[in-house]
Amino acid sequence: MLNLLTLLAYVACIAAGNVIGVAPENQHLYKPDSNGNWACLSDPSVVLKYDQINDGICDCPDGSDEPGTAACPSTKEKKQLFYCANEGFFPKYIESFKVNDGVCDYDICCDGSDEWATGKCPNKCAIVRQQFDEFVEKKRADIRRALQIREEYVKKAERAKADVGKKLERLQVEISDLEVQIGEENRKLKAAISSAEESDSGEQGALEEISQLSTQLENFISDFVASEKKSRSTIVQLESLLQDLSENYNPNYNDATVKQCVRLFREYISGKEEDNKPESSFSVELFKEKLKSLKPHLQSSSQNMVSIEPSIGNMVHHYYMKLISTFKPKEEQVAVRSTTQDNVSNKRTIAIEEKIKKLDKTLHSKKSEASIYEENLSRQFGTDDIFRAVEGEWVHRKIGEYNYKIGYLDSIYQDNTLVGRLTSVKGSTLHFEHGAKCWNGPHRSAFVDMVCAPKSRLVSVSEPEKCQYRFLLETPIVCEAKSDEQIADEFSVDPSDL
Ligand code: MAN
Repeated sequence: MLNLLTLLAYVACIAAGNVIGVAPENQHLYKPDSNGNWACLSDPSVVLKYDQINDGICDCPDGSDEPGTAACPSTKEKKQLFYCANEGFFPKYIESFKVNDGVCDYDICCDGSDEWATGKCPNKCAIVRQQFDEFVEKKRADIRRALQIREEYVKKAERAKADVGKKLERLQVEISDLEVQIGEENRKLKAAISSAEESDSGEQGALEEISQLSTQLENFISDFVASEKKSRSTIVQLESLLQDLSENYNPNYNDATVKQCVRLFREYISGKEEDNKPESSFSVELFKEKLKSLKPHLQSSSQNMVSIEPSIGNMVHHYYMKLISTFKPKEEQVAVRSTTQDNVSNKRTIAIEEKIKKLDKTLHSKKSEASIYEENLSRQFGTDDIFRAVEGEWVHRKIGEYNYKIGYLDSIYQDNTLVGRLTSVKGSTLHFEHGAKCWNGPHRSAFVDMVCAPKSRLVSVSEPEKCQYRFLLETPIVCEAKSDEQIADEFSVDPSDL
């Protein structure tokens, strides 16, 4: 019955003047001339009887006389093709060697016309059409959904990029604050150093002045002691002369001046203090010694000499007191103040330096963090920066005996074994390398082929070569709009439904 229907179709085709296996637009090439002859298409010198077309014998060198049979084999240069009309679906071409071979090639010829002579294959174009329509409808809906999800991922990627931008902006503000702070601390440090220098030079001046005074005092004491010695000996001499006069004058001479002189001398002697009065605790020699020993500690200076006109009696006391009241306390004060100032200014300087060091360290780390963000912002993370949306996202699935874990922009693990780290992205394939070394083999590595789907899902894994893996990953990030032609190209007939 089927055979008969197919044969009837063949007969109808011939009756309509059509040549089987030839597309309608090429039928005009298969018309006989007025003598009932026909010439091979690529070699018109070869002329055949019109009924030699599709007679099962290959006569033309280009095989053009057998478009509806498997008589002419394909060559490297030219494939022999048979046209299936597929009424109600899309016309297609099938390779001629499949014509009348007893196999229904419904994925190409849903109308079964490739088996026109055997009559084995009834027309299934209505069912195939239905499969196709359902496939297209589902595919379109899937793509629409996937594109919506992808759009969300694009927005997520934009937000991720904006976050990096904000982090960078914040860091830049922190960096410029730190730079201002460091500048301020450097100014403070400079000021602390110069004030320490000024204080040093003030002390220096005071010490020089004291040194000059001590030199003057030492000279004065020496002169004073010598002059006092001389005065004492003069007094002793005068006293001895007057003593002699008072003992040996002639009281019988009524010389009033002599008598007055002797009387006053005796009064002087009787009122004079004993020579052996208690020793003063003050020793001029000791005082001079002390001055000498102090001198090396003071800076001598011959300039700015202070001119002093001392009165003999109080000079020692005056200078002693001056030294005690000014020099000695000053020495202590200066020493104490200097040490305190030294300590304070040193501590201050060190504290500022420490602070600058800390600030510099923070600045350095902030700058390197900022450079990472800058580099990140300058990078393109796939079309529409889409990979930014899955940064940090992991897809898990147990396949066979292992738990696999894929981190999009990171790495892949097989249980705890590192399969590789992402090294490159080409189109929709990720390459991971430098994984754990395989026993007696290479370091593990993998390719991940991504296909569009509304959700991330690890579909399969294979190990084409030892420790070199191939993963199939469904993900919305590779989804893109498709034309109806592209969708139609993806269709394949489901033979179980025919
Ligand atoms: C483990 C797994 C396998 C791999 C062998 C190689 O068992 O990583 O995938 O083939 O090691 O020794």
